[in-house]
Amino acid sequence: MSSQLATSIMGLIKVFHSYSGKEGDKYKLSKAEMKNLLQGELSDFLKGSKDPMVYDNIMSDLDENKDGEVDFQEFVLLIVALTIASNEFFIDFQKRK
Ligand SMILES: [Ca+2]
Repeated sequence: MSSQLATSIMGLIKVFHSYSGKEGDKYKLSKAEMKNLLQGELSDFLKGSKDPMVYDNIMSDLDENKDGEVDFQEFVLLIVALTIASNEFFIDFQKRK
């Protein structure tokens, strides 16, 4: 049986590829694929944002090599940032109890 962490890592990989394979380069997220992924998987994280450009901003932040697509390495950096932010929220919540 896989550990929880190993399962989470495999989950990240599977989610990325289930969206990246829809159009263009199978191993990169186009702008449309990235938006579908954010809306489909991370809407709870993003619905607090009132910025209508949130998806475009995330896309341009992630696309470090400016090729208009997000590769797995760039995607993982978003997940790391969200994970760190979530952990800070979690610790704050724990302290308040
Ligand atoms: Ca693609």
